[in-house]
Amino acid sequence: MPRHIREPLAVNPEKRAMSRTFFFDSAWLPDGWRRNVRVSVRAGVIERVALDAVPHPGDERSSRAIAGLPNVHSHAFQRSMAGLAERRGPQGADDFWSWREVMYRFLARMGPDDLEAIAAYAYADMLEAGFTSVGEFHYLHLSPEGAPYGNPAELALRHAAAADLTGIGLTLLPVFYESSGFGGAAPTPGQRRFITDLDTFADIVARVRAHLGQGAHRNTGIAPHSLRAVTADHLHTLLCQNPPGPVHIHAAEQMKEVEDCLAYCGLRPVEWLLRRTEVTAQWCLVHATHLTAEETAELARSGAVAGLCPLTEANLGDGIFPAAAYHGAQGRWAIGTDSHILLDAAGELRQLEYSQRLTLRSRNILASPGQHSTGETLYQTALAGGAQALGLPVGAIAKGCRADFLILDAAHPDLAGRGEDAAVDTWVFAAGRSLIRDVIAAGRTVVSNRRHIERDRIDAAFRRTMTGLLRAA
Ligand code: NGQ
Ligand code: ZN
Repeated sequence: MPRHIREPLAVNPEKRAMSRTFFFDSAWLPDGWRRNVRVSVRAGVIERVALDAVPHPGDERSSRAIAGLPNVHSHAFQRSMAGLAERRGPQGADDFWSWREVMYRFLARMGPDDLEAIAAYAYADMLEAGFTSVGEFHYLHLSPEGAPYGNPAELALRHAAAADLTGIGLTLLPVFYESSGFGGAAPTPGQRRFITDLDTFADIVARVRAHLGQGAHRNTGIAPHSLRAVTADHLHTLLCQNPPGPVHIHAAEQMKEVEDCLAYCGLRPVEWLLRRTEVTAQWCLVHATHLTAEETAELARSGAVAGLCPLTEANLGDGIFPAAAYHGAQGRWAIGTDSHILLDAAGELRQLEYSQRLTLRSRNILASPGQHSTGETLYQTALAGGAQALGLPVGAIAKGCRADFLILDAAHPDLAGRGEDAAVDTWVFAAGRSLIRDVIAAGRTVVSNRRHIERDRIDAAFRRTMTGLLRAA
């Protein structure tokens, strides 16, 4: 039992079974804004959506609602070092790889309670920021000494506990990690906590799957870390063993990875994946930053999701994803917050659009011509891609979906005099997360007036953990 109280209020089965009916003066549905929308929720799932309805007594009424955004790529523990790697190192040549060394030193001391406290803190912040489900790309399997825990899925399950406490939907993606570079190079000491063999990995996945079950709220997938960290043989074994479900992999985030891959096998990482495996709609290629025009078109055709993490990619100096070409080819994409340098669903979408504006020196690039606002197009695409990548019924206010709503603050001055047509653009480009007043996750109000309902105890546990970790540093 962790040292802070474990009482997962948010998924308490009795409360899940609770029925609630919401009445929204306007709600953003898959086909756009609709007025007078009455949404009945049972067991955390939307049972009915009535349009042009009238409110009934007992309905919970709010002005404007949009669907919560899925977050497809998280390493929750990295939230604890946000803002602590922003100084130039002694060599004066900071990059992704030197950041990674800092990150390895940081994670070296974290125990299970620390991890759970940090994950709960990250997930509460995600909910306040507009994310109502998360794909946890989890690779910390071993103890600080590099030994297995009694339950090899111990640390994975701490993320499930944090999801329970906060109410966020969870697709847990245990990571297979075996090498430090292409061709099975031995892992470095900093990577010792990540390493498993195939049997232990299968055991972790089976335990996670048994614990989470399947439904509208939780799912299990697999994550071969990257082509740097998994050999081709073992990647194929994993894919053969895996029952249908999400497959997430980091690919082509850094030019060094592309160059090393070319040197090793004559193909680029995404090219290799497209040629040597069957990349399908169950896949999420995380980052996929450095693509040729052919890779861009082929990835779009595959139906896989590109898991873009615009704020982290900017923070790490990764490069710019060819979003205009990919989006133009109907490529599917979703948003991940990866290192959680800053949690803001609107901010991620804005950063993605702005990266294109800055490179192409143009405006409103990821908008559908003549149809939607840029913010709405960005948001709709990220909702659909996010649901696909997590394999959860999320990302829409629609029957059968998890009841995940963001209630916008109708009294916010940034919305004064504006109709609902301007609401998403105002959120994405102008107001950011201050526009989200309440968040409903699986039918429960988990953020009320911008604050997670468990903030106090989550913050207290996080403070204890951080004070301990930084004192030991
Ligand atoms: C990760 N993060 O797995 O946390 C990685 C760094 C690596 C990002 N790629 C480690 N942003 O890729 O080797
Ligand atoms: Zn990552």
